Amino acid sequence: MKGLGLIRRVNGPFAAVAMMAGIAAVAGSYLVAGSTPRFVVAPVASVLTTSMPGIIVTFGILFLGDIGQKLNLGMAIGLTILLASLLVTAGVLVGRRFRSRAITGLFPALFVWLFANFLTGSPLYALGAAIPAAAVVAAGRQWLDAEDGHPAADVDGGRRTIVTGLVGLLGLGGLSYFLRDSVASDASTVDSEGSESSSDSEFSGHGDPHPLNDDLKAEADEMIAAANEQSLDVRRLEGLVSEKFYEVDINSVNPTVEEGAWQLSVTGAVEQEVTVDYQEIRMMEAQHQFNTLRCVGESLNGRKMDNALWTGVPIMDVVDRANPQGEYVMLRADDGYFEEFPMDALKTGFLAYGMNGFELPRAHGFPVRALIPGHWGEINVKWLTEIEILDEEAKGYWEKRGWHGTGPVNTVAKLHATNIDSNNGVELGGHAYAGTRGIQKVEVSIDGGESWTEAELSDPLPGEDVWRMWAHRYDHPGKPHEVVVRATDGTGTLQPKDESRAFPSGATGWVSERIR
Ligand SMILES: Nc1nc2c(c(=O)[nH]1)N[C@H]1C(S)=C(S)[C@@H](COP(=O)(O)O)O[C@H]1N2
Ligand SMILES: [Mo]
Repeated sequence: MKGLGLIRRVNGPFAAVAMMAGIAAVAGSYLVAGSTPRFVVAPVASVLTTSMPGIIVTFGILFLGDIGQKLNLGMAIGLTILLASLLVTAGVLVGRRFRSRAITGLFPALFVWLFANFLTGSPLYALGAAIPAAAVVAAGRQWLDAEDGHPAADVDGGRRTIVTGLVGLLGLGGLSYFLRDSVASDASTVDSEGSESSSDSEFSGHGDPHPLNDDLKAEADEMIAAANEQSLDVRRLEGLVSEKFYEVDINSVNPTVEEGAWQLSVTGAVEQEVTVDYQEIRMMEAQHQFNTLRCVGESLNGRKMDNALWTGVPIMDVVDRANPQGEYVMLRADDGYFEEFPMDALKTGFLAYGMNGFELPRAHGFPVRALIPGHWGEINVKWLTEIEILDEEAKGYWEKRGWHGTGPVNTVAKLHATNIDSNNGVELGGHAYAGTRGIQKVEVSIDGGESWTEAELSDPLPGEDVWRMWAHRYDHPGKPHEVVVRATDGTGTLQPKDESRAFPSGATGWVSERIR
């Protein structure tokens, strides 16, 4: 059979060239698109994430943390390269029937372009994958042209082919890098029709968010300055406003949502559906509030707890227009994420478009995210697109995977600074958080929990759901000793001593550390 004969021609060197073309396609796509949904791997990674069985995702989060996401991304890259290589192979085999070299090169490029276009929905960006793949095919033609399963060239020629291929790959990488700039400016002209382009900066690599307008920026700066003033001065401890805010989400590549195309709908058990766009939200009277977030998946003394000043509007100013009738609500997002919780919690919710005086960074949910006071981080849905009112309870993304992360949060006092100076003075410090219950006091023991002393506490920041800082200084007793920290929340309830790990309802216990 003729078809079988063709397939038999896919020998080792052929496969190597096809594989290189696949790598070139993925690399080229990355060069033009960067870490955006127009990178061919992004949709593949997101399919992997959403189709992965819950138990694997849970395992990944529990034991691998961020590495789980990197593994996922690695798998997606491998899979995309494989698919692209197969399409190159198919392209060469189809093109060969035309017995013309030009056409041989055309089909692999066409197939890869169609593939990239299908994945990213962008004909222009798909060129970033197709052109480098075509270049590798052209450079490796000798090997692909082989008859009867043998390469047309000798071994040296083969090596030369591989070297040419690599050089070509690099050259085209460089070319697509230049291409990226022109493509990026192209894209921003297109974007500015509907909106100011915020993705613009991301294509050129630096994702600095834009400041809010002058008035809002000034108000925010003033509040942040006051908060910094209020922060306890402990060496190697962040203040009350986090400098680097943690980031947790299900995406290997975050969604790019255009503010001009963004809409938020209130649906489900409502009298009438309501939809607002970004302009409307920005026209409403802005408020600023501090709000601390903590991820249910972090360890007891982990670092996935941070505080920022958020700018936006009360969520009910939008939701009330729909006249909601249900007891529960499901928030849905552009990345396919969804979380459910009681309607009561929504009443104090906030729609944030600003963070520390700037528009939300893409990683934190641009253009608009939800903030739901007192609840675990996972409920604070980023890239928010839909508020669905429900009559009955339903499970959120993480609850389907075994977590109980709706909240309210557990009380915690962290120990993130232990400084010993040359005079044997010890300085301890950290942040304490109990959601909307607030923090009443933090106590420190330096004898393993036998006796307790009240720590210094920062004045509360304006806001219903904000952490406080604590500090404690004492003279080193001259022998190793065990420091233990515990908080009491605003209702007078002591942080539970019983230890449990993060899965499924958040870590509990008292943080302790041995000091020598
Ligand atoms: N759309 C969307 N929103 C999301 C998530 C997500 O994966 N997708 N992750 C949640 C989780 S688990 C946490 S802890 C917080 C973290 O917010 P941050 O990344 O701004 O710190 O976002 C929540 N909102
Ligand atoms: Mo989280």
